[in-house]
Amino acid sequence: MTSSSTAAETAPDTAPVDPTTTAAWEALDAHDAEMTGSLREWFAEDPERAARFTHDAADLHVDLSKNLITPRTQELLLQLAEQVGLTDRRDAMFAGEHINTTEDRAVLHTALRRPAGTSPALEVDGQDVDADVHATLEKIYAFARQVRSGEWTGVTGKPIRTVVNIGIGGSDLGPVMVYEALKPLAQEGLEARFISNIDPTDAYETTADLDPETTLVIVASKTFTTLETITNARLVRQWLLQGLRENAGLTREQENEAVAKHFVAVSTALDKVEEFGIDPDNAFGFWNWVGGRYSVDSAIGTVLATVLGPEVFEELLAGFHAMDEHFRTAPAESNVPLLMGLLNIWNVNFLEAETHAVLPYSQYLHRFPAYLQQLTMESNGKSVRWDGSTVVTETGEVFWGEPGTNGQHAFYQLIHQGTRIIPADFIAFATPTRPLTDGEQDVHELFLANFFAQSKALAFGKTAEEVRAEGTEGALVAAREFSGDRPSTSIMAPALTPSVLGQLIALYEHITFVEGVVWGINSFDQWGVELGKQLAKELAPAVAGDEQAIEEQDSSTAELIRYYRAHRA
Ligand code: G6Q
Repeated sequence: MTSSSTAAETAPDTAPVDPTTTAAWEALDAHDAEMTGSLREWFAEDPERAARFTHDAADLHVDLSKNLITPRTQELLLQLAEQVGLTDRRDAMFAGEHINTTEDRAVLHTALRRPAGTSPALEVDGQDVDADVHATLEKIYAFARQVRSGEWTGVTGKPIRTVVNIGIGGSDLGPVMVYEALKPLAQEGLEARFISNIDPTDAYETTADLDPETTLVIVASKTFTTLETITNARLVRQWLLQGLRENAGLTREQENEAVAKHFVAVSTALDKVEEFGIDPDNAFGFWNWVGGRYSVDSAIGTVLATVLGPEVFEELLAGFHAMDEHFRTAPAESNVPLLMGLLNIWNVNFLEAETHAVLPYSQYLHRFPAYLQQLTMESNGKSVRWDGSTVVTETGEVFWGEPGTNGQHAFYQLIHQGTRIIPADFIAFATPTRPLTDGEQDVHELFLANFFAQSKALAFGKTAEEVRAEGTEGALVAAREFSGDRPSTSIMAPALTPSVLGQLIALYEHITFVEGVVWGINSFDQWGVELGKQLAKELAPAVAGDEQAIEEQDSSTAELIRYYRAHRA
């Protein structure tokens, strides 16, 4: 496909291909049944194995060779991709077709990072997408520069020191993760904080030591109706106004001005922003073709552009775009998101893996697994396909993880010696953000030695003979044996730069997409979160003590609410 096009106005009505009816699926089944050998053997037989299965995508260097695959597995998986029409679906996404069928929307997070001036311009459903994206970015950057230079002050004239982002789910996890990853790039004297949970302790703890005079709040909500976010925004508005009254003598008449100087919003619903009391001039918009969990590179990233700076945000977007281009144009045999997505299909649907660990060897990426949990599980945790029919295979593996080496001292035991197969992605960077030595020892090298050791141990294990050779005898031998053949992928990059982070995020976005297409599901809706939200609203009277409302509940819920009412101090 070309880099842009005018999209069809309607949802593509093609039914998903049932992957299990394809010739490739049948061949994969047979291949799985006949597969012999082990990673030890495959590496010994094929000196080219590492090179064969290692690919570069932008700045990412990705080694798939320690997975339970042979060249034949990859060949069949690529045939599967072809037979389910993956390329057409990918092109439909980039072109702005309404592949989000249940919401009849385009899926255009990739348009958020198209460089200015890309030709031809992307026009979708009558909207000049490129022009709107770049006009919004310019508005965000102008605001960010004002805050960073001190030109934008609080109502008492002091410059801003803390930017508090209030949002939840997609309006929180991305900004928190990126901020934590790139924190060393924050402007000196300017920090970001995040409030997401409706547990009032979150707002309390986050604001407890802040000075309202130097605090700016970004209320980030695509819909501007999310209970948690709007409640937290009200709590913080109350905290801010009270603090300004007590510390700076703010009068009632100055309250609107204070809100205007200390609150901005990010939303697709500018009318609701105004109702809340935020000046729509101080609001940054985005569009319904950006899903919440795909929105960190939209105006939802305003907190990042402000605290880390417009240049850092631009570099992050460039990284996303580099991976988009790779996914869009690289040949299938070396297309990393495609291969990693298909590998997940192999692990889930043929090797029966149920979970997938993500193990960054970078403390700065400590929120990356949490971010990926939403991206992958909200996207692919579905039981129906995009035409409403029931899925025909298992879908959506459970993603989880922690940074190494902490995880090594906690749950790696189960990955090494448990009964379950847990594919793992190891992520590491050649150059550390903070190089430190302990005497003569480069601590980053110690850290990376662990990174290299873990995937090696998982792949090749330790045989009984090797255990005995170390002097162990009898029953202890079995306990100290490692089976090996535990699949992992190693992702390396020169350093954790904004661009590399953008590439990593986009990589997982596209992996998620690939899996969704094979399973035939719409990875871009999230109806599963609705029922809980609806019930929470309905339960409010019972929680507040309405006896009749309590009696209408099932006995378990009623008893739990009674317990709450009896014990609430
Ligand atoms: C993400 C989901 C969800 C959403 C939050 C916040 O894809 O849609 O996590 O981001 O529910 O929604 P608002 O941004 O509308 O407040």
